[in-house]
Amino acid sequence: MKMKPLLVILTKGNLIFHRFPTEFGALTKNGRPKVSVFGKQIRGIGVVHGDLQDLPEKVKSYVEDNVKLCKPDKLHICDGSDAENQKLINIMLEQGTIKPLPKYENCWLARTNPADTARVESKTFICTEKKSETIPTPKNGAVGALGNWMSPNDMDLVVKERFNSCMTGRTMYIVPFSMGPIGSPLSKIGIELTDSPYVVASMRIMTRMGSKVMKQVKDGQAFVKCLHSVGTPSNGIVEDPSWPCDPQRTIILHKPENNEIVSYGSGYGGNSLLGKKCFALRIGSTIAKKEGWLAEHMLILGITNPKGKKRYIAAAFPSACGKTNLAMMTPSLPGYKVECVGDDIAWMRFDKNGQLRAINPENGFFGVAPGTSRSSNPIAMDTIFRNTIFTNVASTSDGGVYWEGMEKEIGSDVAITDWRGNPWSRQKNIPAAHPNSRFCTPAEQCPIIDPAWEDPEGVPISAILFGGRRPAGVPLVYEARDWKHGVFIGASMRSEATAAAEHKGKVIMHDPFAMRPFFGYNFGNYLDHWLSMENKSSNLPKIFHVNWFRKDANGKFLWPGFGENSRVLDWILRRLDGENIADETPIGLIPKKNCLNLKGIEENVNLDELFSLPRDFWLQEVKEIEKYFNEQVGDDLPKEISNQLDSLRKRITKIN
Ligand code: GTP
Ligand code: SPV
Ligand code: MN
Repeated sequence: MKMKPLLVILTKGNLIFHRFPTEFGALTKNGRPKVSVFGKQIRGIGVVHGDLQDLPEKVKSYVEDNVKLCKPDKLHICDGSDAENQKLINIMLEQGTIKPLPKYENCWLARTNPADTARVESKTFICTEKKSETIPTPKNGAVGALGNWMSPNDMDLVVKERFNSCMTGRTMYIVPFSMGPIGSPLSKIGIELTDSPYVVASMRIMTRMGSKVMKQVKDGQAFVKCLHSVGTPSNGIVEDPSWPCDPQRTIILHKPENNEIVSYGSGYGGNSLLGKKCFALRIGSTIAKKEGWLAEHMLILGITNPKGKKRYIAAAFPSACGKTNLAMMTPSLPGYKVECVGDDIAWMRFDKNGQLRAINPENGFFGVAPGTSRSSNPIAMDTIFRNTIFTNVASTSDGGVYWEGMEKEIGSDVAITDWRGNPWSRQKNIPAAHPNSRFCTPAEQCPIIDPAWEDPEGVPISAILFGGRRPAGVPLVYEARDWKHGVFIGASMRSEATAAAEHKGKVIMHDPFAMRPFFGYNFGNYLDHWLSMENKSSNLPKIFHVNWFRKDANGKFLWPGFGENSRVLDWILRRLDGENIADETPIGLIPKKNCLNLKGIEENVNLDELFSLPRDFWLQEVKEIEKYFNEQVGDDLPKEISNQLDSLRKRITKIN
């Protein structure tokens, strides 16, 4: 039965609730609306948690506008408390959104609608007056592949069409959150309005969420407006009430001019936890451009060498290409220690001494589950079995989880249910867990979380790594000749498509700076911004490119990866110390013979193949990059970047 709307009367600070059957615009006295939520005439509404009176004015009017639009039945102002979280869990249990995982402590399994399992890049837009503010103008008839643009007018139409009454029968949660430690000069605030308790519970893990943040808004801090609804299909039929969504009409919109995000139709990850890709990267990059800093798709790790010297490294790899794994790495090289600051996003700026400093704006890890195991990432395994929401992994008959890579970690007697809820056996030719299934877990639980991970000033960055999945031609590691060359390397990044978005197959895609799906503004201008950083410091971080994913003729990885990647970090740190252990090649500097420390490595590594630079491959690579820059970036490509390409081409032709 649907409840009649509740009427809220504000009298001297006390909320009084009445059942009231109609819209109550008619109830006026002396021509002024007497009865309302915030003083304007809107439908009666029940406040089930929190006190509307306490909301800062700006939040009030944002909420009010969207209550009018979305017409929720109830309002819940989130405080971030344990009691509140318990309420949300009970609601999700009741709705069938999650089920308990009794094998672990406070862990839950969510299964999404199978049509809602990843980010949808084709339905993600940046809304600006001029298209050229959002994406470079493609040339030669090419279709722009550096983001999608929509006009603010069309955005308004989309919002009206999708959001009108979209929360009827639901609760609107008001979620105040901070990206970055509360109070850090580098942090920013958001308010997400959502009708998904799963989103609220996940935001509580992924961000600093609750009353403390609302207090900051009250004290005058600006906030990014984030409106989210899982939606309802236009025929009004919710296929599966445990995971409502509207995949047909899913759309994710950003309006940098107003610091505003609007997301409709999906409950999944980067589509719905709006602090992450939408705020920290897309809107974040536009704020960063204005304010002179960098918002990047990068992990941050601290690494201490055997002599006890500690440095911090940031690394940009595309989605599902190894950031979480590197950020939590257990080094195989004796004497090294890695500590984790963040696994996905870095906000970085040069301080007054010219030192680049980074914070992790997030508070948790939303990590790829498949492939995570005791042998590949023991630190993640020690992190994720408490206080975690798993999404789209398989479950076991003893109340645990399972995914590809955990074969050795479950008893042979347990039965497995796949991510869709069907019985699964190893003989089946389909994966038990969705390839983009995830764990959502608090960062502070990570046993190697860096002592400075919440330092309001951020940690000093000594090196920046770019990398991707390159099965052929690209060596394990090479060093940029200088900053400009490093920016060119970032701009030229390519990688095999993964399950993190809707792309099919393993095609090699251009993914500059691992930011292709996340640029908040024109990539040409983004490159100018990166190039301009050179003037901010005489102590620039060194830039490197790494590739853990090169394969031999039989399709086998040439490099064991994971903890063995410490050998590459060792070479990088020694380069930072100025050691003479690098040889010039046409593409950059690579380790001199016998200078990559392979002592004690178990696998046979074919170094010649791992570092070979096939002439034909690189000629083709230069052609691809040139075509991409011409067609996709066109007139917005900084001259410096095309100069870099010309120099590379000249050097490549010298390969024999
Ligand atoms: P997002 O969260 O989507 O941004 O992904 P990510 O960049 O954090 O990737 P993650 O570390 O979760 O790794 C994705 C997949 O790559 C997992 O299945 C890992 O097991 C695998 N992987 C990570 N590092 C390595 C490596 O060094 N070698 C190989 N062969 N696979 C790796
Ligand atoms: C990515 O795809 O890069 C992720 C996961 O980190 S999501 O939050 O879905 O964007
Ligand atoms: Mn990511």
